Amino acid sequence: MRTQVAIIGGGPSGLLLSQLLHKAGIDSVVLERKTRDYVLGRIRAGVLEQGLVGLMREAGVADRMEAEGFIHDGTLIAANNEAFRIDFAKHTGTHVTVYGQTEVTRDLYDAREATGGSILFNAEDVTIHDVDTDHPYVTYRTDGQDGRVDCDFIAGCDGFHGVSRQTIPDTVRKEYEKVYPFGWLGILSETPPVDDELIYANSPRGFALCSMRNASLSRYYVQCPLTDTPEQWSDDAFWEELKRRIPEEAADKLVTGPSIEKSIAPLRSFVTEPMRWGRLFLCGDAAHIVPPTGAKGLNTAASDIHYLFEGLKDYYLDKSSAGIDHYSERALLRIWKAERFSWWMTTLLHRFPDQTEFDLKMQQAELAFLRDSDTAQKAMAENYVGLPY
Ligand code: RFL
Ligand code: PHB
Repeated sequence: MRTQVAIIGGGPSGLLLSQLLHKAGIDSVVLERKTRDYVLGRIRAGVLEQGLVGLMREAGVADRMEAEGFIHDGTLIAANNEAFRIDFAKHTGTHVTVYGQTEVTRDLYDAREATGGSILFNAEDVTIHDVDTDHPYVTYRTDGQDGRVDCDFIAGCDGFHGVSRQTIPDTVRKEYEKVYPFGWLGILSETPPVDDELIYANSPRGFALCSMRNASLSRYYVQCPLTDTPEQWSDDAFWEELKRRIPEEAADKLVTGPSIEKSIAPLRSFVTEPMRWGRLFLCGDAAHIVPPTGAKGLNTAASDIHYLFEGLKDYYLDKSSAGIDHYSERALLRIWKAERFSWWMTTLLHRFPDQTEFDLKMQQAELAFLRDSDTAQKAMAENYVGLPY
């Protein structure tokens, strides 16, 4: 099989790239290790920056998001049993859209299928060859049959545990990592959200987040030790813990119910440099991870796709390699800013096991500064809604 761009990974990054390329008349093949249902079963991000919303429009897959997504003009930060609001609209003139990653991915799969896109599911042993030459190719196996895709370029969109990043030699690749000493226990429940906006809560018992997917589907998280397992947490125990961590006013109106999903995610900051090696380009979680506190994971994946898509369009439509040549440095410049913001929000809102009394005072002072300073709120709003591409 021959294509222009071989895309490894059929998560949001790979599918978005594939659909955008299709719109521009550039051919691609997506190789996904799992099934469509498996990919759609992962409950992940919920907050979309306007950059990603714009890319969904450009890809021609925005109808459902525009009909069903929720515009959020602000968010609440809670500490010491009170909450203050960061007003995105006032400080940035824009907003974020609440629409689940599952729905984004479903819309992209539907569009790829409707337009005859080539997606190979259950692709095992995907291996990248000769990316340091002008004739790269990918080999794989499906249903016991070996396959090969010859291409001009390879997009490594295969997430943190994929093969693409490992293909770049150790002598070239530099990795930066910070692992946080806690995780997030998250549940999804068919209950109305406790508030119209998200509540990020700093409490002496640890961080909590009240989020949502729609008017009757809520997503809540509490910080937990990494040694905990979801089975250890009954629904009742989860709700009790959440209520203790959010302001009383919110706890009193919280509607509880059975969880329909419960999982624990570890928190990590990670960046690999460079994001290009020869004809291989890394995108999304394959190249970087942020702790979920700033809601930046899917959104940084989207900005990578924007830079790579523009670069590939320059290459195929304008015969210029300037865009792909600058891909890594352009993408990394924005990623490091999102890494900084996610690390800052994580540090501001969580309890760390080794936190000293001085560290706690610093956290309280930082929260008070954010509550009282318009300038600090503007800086937070600017980062939260997403820095420009
Ligand atoms: P994905 O989604 O991991 O997709 C990679 C795909 O590649 C496949 N794959 C392979 N395919 C072929 N061969 C191989 N060898 C392969 N290895 C892997 C995998 O099966 C998979 O389908 O990466 P992608 O596309 O880069 O997308 C990144 C996002 O999924 C991720 O950044 C976000 O979910 C992070 N995230 C959030 N991001 C936000 O922007 N806003 C949020 O509110 C937000 N909340 C979250 C989150 C992530 C969370 N978890 C569980 C990590 C909340 C949570 C709890
Ligand atoms: C979510 O709804 O899953 C969510 C929202 C905001 C975050 C992280 C996760 O910062």
